[in-house]
Amino acid sequence: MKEYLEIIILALVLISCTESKKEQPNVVFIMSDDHAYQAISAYGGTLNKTPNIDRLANEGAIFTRATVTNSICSPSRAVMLTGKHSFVNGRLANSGTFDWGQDNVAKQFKKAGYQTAMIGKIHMPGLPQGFDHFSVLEGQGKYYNPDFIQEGGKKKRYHGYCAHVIWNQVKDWLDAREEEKPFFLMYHPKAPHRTWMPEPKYFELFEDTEFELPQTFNDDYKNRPSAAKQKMSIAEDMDLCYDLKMLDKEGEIKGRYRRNAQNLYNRMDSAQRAAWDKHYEPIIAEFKAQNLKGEALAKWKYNRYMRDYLSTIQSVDDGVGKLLDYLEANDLDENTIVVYTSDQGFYLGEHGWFDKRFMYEQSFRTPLLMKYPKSIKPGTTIDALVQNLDFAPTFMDFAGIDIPSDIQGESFRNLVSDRDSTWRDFAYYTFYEYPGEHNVNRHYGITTKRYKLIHFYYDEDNWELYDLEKDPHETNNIYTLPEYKVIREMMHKKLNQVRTKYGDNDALNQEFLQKALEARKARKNKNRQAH
Ligand code: SGN
Ligand code: CA
Repeated sequence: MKEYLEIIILALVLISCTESKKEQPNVVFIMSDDHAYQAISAYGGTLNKTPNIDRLANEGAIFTRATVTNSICSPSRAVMLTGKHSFVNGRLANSGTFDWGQDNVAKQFKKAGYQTAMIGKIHMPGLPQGFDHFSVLEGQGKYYNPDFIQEGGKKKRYHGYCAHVIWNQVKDWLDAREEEKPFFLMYHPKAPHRTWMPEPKYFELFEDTEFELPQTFNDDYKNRPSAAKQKMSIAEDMDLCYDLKMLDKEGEIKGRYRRNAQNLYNRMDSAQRAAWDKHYEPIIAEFKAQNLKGEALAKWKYNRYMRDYLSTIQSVDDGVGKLLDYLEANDLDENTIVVYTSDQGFYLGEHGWFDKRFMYEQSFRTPLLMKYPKSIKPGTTIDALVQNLDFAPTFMDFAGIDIPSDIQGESFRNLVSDRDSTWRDFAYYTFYEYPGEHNVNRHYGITTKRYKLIHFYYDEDNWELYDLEKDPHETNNIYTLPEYKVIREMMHKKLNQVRTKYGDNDALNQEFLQKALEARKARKNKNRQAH
């Protein structure tokens, strides 16, 4: 009798294990590169239409105040992978090393019996760890005929446009996976990163649209010296040949990055070049004939930038549509969490800029949409201050994986399912890539739903305070105003508490600075020796 009982108990345990395995959701994490929330129609903007990304909002949740902890590519990706701030995971800037040996979200899923894959851009040195399969763009990746790094570090070139090449690999992996196991898939489009090279299908899409300049396009940066010294102005820093495709065959249009533009063009095959020329040559001819200067030139640049940038997003949106259709067609849509986000936001002419890096809203925030029919009601809007820091623990929570205690992010599972009202009321930010491209100084800061306090340091010591309710465009730095004394003190106190909580401080920043200076010196010496 006892033996029978044991067998029955064992059978029940086995059944419940397979049942709970079956219940474990699949996760598809789609993260594009530099996609501004302003360029997603579900966020209410009118610049473009993103019907497929919008499906995630209609069928699930849209986050209106999602932010990154460090608005630059590789560091943001490291935060997303580890659930730890940059000063803990060690990836401060796009340059330097990354320790793939540390724990990451894919390793946790793999350990829990998932099939794991990463396909697309990751922008990290070294070979990804934690994935059964990876095929990642070399460095930033190319729009046309991109190279991928695959298992064992092998490089493989794929012919075609990046969005298609990446989707085709995603589909092949999904087709070939073991059906009885759940999967964790990171699908990382390259677009809409600089230099915004569209696919021919969308060349004409925005050609008849005249885009209105954003309200702050001609910002004077009053009381914001750190903002004033950046080099990411559309009018001043955007290169005609490289960024705006005015690479005339006659070589008359000058640009600092003309050679880089030529290299991108040379990479295309003859059919790709023919289609490219057919579209851009008449635009180049018209541009030359107009001989624009000053404000008219700035406006023209903005419009060209927007047309190309938005066109590349259409291809990303198509990829999201293909993925959602695939899940439906294969009966996977009910049990799969689909997330769409970007590695950070981007300026679309606000403050006169392109690029990111600053803790101001457009680059601090990032799009975040999430669908999971089993626990997220269609049409949910979440305005809590979630961050990319929280992605890893959230996915683990949904999958029933124990969240390691050293993870700094928090699971927002309850926030999307039951509307947890105890979510933290702040978000913390750090940025280190300075001196560097676009000249945005090192800074850190804290935001609440209403106020934002930022400290720029290194070769400056500038504090900024914004009242986001009264000043959503962040053009009025109220840090020194006497009427904001109480708020200023309250925010400083909060900042100190938060830095202590996460383990960040000035001494650590000094240490990082020292290391950066030493690395720079070593690089210089190496270069000198090489010459
Ligand atoms: C490149 C771009 C920059 C961009 C950084 C970081 N220049 O260096 O404009 O800020 O990447 O972008 S480019 O001439 O190479 O296009 S990130 O998304 O990788 O962080
Ligand atoms: Ca990026």
